[in-house]
Amino acid sequence: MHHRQIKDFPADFLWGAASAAYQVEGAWDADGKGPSVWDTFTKQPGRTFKGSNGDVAVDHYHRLEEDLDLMAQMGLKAYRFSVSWPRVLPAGRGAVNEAGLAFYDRLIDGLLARGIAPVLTLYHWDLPQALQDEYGGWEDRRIIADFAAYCGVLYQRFGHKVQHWVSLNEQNYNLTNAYLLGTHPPAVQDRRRFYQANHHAFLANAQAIALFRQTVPKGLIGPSFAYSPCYPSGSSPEEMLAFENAEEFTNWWWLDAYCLGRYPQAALRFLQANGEAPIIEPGDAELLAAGKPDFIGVNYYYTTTVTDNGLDGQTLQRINTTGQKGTTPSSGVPGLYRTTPNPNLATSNWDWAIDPTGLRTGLRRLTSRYALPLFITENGLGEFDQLTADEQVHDDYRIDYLRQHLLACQAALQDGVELLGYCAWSFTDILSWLNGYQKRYGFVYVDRDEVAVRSLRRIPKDSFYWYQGVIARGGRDL
Ligand code: BGP
Repeated sequence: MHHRQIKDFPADFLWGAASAAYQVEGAWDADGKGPSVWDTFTKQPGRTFKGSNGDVAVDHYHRLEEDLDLMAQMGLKAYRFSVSWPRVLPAGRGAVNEAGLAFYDRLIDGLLARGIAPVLTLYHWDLPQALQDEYGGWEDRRIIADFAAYCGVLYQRFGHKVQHWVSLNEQNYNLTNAYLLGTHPPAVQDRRRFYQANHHAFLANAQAIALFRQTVPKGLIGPSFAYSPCYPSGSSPEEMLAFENAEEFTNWWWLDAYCLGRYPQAALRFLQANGEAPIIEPGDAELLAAGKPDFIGVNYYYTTTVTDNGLDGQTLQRINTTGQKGTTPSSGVPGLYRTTPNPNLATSNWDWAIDPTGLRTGLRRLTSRYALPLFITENGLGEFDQLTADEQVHDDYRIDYLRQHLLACQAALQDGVELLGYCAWSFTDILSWLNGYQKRYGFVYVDRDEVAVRSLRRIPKDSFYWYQGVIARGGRDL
């Protein structure tokens, strides 16, 4: 579909940028914070790129005012950040750490004072280590009540100031890494445990939303999903069936549970036949039904192209964490699908397909299936950046990526998608969970690498000034 006229972005569109606590804050044990599973995991040898961790990260905790001023200079309308659960509840539940909450007071008040809407993510993977030790974290149903209690603390404290809330960030990506690939804590590889942990996360998400309805009646809440729309490699019936399998197992499994309160039928049957389906208890369906979101948070980076995969075929493989282009192997589930490169698409150095039209297609699919407002809570390009001798970063490749994806958003608006906002990933450079500091995403360069913390100086990149202009023009003339 080619449109002759293109719709403007809405006047109240949330032009934003995003981050996550563990990736920016540092101050990992300051002012009474308890350890998270990432504090522990990153210190085990061989887990992350060059042993990088978030002990200091980009020291946002201590450079809050400077970072807030940069956001104001850019003209951001929204800033998405996450709260560190163990900073607020060092043992995961029970005693509240007032000093931890005070940091988020300063952050939220600082944003509001600068006219920037806070978008608060309740959980971006930094589970309190105490709950992992006590009962295995997401593998135990006790997590449902503990997560709700933690959320309740934040609803009480910030419910009158924060309108937009994200419940769980990328449950699909995080738990796939944690329980299938063994690349996030607790580094398990077990399909049955994977589906059970996910089931508890769906229930925890629903419980948190149900509580939100009582405490923050005027707010909006939804999960952020790592959404990679699938393409079939070709149009043979086998390839089309593999495509349906991939959509059902990598997208609808999560989104149907969040938005419809049930699992997709064929996927559930497949798991039951393999003894991998989650144990569903009486009352679970009712809880899922009581915790439907107001919007779907969309974290979009790439599309995935799939083909058929025999019963003795390709298994799930780890992602590229080196930035050596072309080293990502095919990955899949035997009997269902496997990934294959898409010859029509260029890729980043980490082999992520660059596909703005895939974003438009994805937004339309979500709108058709769920009829909910959408909020792009992450989108961006991770690349090697070069700081020039005169302290500049000419990231024209990033400007091009973001521009194309914003044009795709505009086309989706024209298609009838309801889009609340767009948060680019990320505001400053940050710690990439498995890729250290070399895979940069920020509008603002930060002077550090995996080995040396260096000056941590903030240097706006070319993309910073470009996005400043986009926001000032309300997205006109992209
Ligand atoms: C998402 C996460 C972010 C961020 C981003 C980029 O999955 O929600 O926290 O890390 O991806 O990923 P990466 O740093 O691996 O390139």
